[in-house]
Amino acid sequence: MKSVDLFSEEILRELGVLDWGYTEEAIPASFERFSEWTAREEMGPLTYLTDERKESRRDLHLVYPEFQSAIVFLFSYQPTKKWLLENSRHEVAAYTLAFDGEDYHSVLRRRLKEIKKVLREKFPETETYISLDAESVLERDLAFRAGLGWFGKNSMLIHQKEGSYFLIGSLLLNRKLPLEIKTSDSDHCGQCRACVDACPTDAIDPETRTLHPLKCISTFTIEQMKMVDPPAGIEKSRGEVFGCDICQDVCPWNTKPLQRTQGSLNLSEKFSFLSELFHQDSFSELKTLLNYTTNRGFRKKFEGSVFDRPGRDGWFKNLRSVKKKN
Ligand code: B12
Ligand code: SF4
Ligand code: SF4
Repeated sequence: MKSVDLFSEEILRELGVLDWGYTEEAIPASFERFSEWTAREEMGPLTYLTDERKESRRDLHLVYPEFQSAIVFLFSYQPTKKWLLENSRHEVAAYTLAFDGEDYHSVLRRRLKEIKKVLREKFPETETYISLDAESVLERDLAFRAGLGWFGKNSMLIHQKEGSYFLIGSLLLNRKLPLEIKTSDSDHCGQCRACVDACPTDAIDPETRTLHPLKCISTFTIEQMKMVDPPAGIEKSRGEVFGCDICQDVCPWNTKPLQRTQGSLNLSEKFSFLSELFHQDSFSELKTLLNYTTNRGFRKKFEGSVFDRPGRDGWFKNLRSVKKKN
């Protein structure tokens, strides 16, 4: 079967899928690279990469014993990114607001279940296992094996036509499908160093194409739950208070996809307050919320979005780092 016949253009558009690919390769191309990276002992809060779950990343059979193949999907957040850039809004990373403001884990899980239904209409016996971010899977490597892109110097998986403003989600399958297997992409960064030079905290190691996680603003603002000091150089950022897109915003491979995209910010009623909350001029509403709400109340306000992850203390730390900038 030609891959193009499996999912209609219509359903892919409806589910925000930029591209998808198929692989039967259970072993990542870069587990050794990953292993060397975790051995650097600068993992900070990213302990979920170094504990017993580390070894499971070696082979997809350790995550899903019935594994025979995988279909990998790239879910777009290009419209939100375009809207934020057009409005010079850089306080939060674009993926955070892209799915109606809802946590992408829930939204993409629902979308992957929809895809599973379509798949089972054509291949009724197929069992699936959803891999979406939290599983012990090297997802960029899986997308690489499915022919969807290469590893940029900023360590993002970059697709030649669609750039890197997308999230990766996959269905691991208990059978092989008669689908075309694309060859893995090769490097298209060439001599470019735009991301390395633009990173305010010097977090990118271009030789290994990995990050120094403790220097990365994304680690600091999303993963650090406690009052710790920010990475040196954060004062050169654009005021990022949750996540960071700087090394993607300067990547030339993201220019054309955004030119083709219509900018939009769509938040559900529950999360409509988010668009006004993050204003780097003062962050006054956010400060009020932090000062006058209990930890529980704070979490309740953000429940269902990605913003409750660092907790109230983590947010105080984020705001303090932005204040230092001004
Ligand atoms: C931990 C984590 C982080 C950490 C560490 C990120 C990092 N670069 O290592 C922090 C908190 C910093 C982070 C930040 C972000 N993250 Co994150 N993160 C993850 C997570 C959970 C694990 C990643 C991991 O294992 N890192 C360890 C490194 C060593 O592995 P790696 O990133 O896969 O890198 C591989 C390549 O570098 C490769 N490689 C490099 N060169 C070469 C050359 C060859 C020839 C080969 C074969 C391989 C190779 O080897 C590495 C090992 O496989 C994944 C989800 C998942 N389960 O995979 C999401 C994920 C990587 N994150 C994602 C996103 C969107 C982000 C942010 C953009 C969010 C934001 N705006 O703040 C930033 C981007 C920062 C950046 N430049 O990477 C997406 C990436 C989508 C994409 N297009 O690549 C993922 C896949 C989540 C998802 N389900 O979509 N993240
Ligand atoms: S996400 Fe930001 S801090 Fe992290 S490597 Fe990219 S530019 Fe640097
Ligand atoms: S900015 Fe340049 S070096 Fe960095 S990932 Fe993009 S193309 Fe590669």
